[in-house]
Amino acid sequence: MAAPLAVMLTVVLAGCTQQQLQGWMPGDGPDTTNHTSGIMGLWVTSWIVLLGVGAITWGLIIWAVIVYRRRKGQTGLPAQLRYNMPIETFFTAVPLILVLGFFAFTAQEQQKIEARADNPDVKVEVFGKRWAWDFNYLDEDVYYQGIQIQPDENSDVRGAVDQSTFPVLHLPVGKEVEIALESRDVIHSFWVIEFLYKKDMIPGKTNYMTFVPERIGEFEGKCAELCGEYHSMMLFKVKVESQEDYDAYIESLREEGKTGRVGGEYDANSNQPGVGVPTNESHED
Ligand SMILES: [Cu+2]
Repeated sequence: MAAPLAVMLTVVLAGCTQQQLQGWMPGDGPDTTNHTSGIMGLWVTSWIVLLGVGAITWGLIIWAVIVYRRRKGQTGLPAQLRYNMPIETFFTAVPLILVLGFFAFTAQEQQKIEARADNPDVKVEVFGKRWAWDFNYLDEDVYYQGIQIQPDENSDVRGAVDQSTFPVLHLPVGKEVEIALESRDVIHSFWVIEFLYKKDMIPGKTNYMTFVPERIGEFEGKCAELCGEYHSMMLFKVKVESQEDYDAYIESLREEGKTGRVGGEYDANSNQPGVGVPTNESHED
């Protein structure tokens, strides 16, 4: 059954646009990160299979409604049937196979995405804070402290924001990146839309994201966990660039004197596990 299905899908999908091929998921193709093609594959395959199940189900319902409708002059109940073993076995087994199949493919994909690198090329620690972001480039020992994005005073468009105030996370293309996610106050969520993945930032706990950005470009990011009054302004950008451009950016931070790491001493909650009792010294460094 798989072979003719594959042939049919190839023929049908050959006429598709890129947007249709990726199931209208955001992004300009499957290779934004090393994970995006797998996620798109899982999504597109799932809805094609489920659309097939839906079409068969709707078809059978409509067929039964039309063929077995009450006709003129009919009275009483139709013949009452029960216990059809083949049909009952069929409609128990098929959904079970589908559910187990979807579960297995999803678990497999998730395991690939969640696997941590033994030795990532780039390590960045990202702090979410109400309502902006801090980035610590751990290997290079430099940092960037974001401020909340500002409204664009010169624009007539309501809600327009000043693009130059976005915090920007720089990443070199083609390198394995590990992002450590932290929060300074409440639960936030780190979401780069076109990377097709988001993960919560939880106070007192470190979460990790591991991926290889594969396409140079600028990608929109936002907080995906309602975190207070200006949650909707908690935006950022990810700039994926060549190694040379990345090195130049890191150097520019160093020249600005932004060396070191802005760590837990800037947290709004000073009584988190692992942070310890706040002292004056810890706030001075
Ligand atoms: Cu937030």
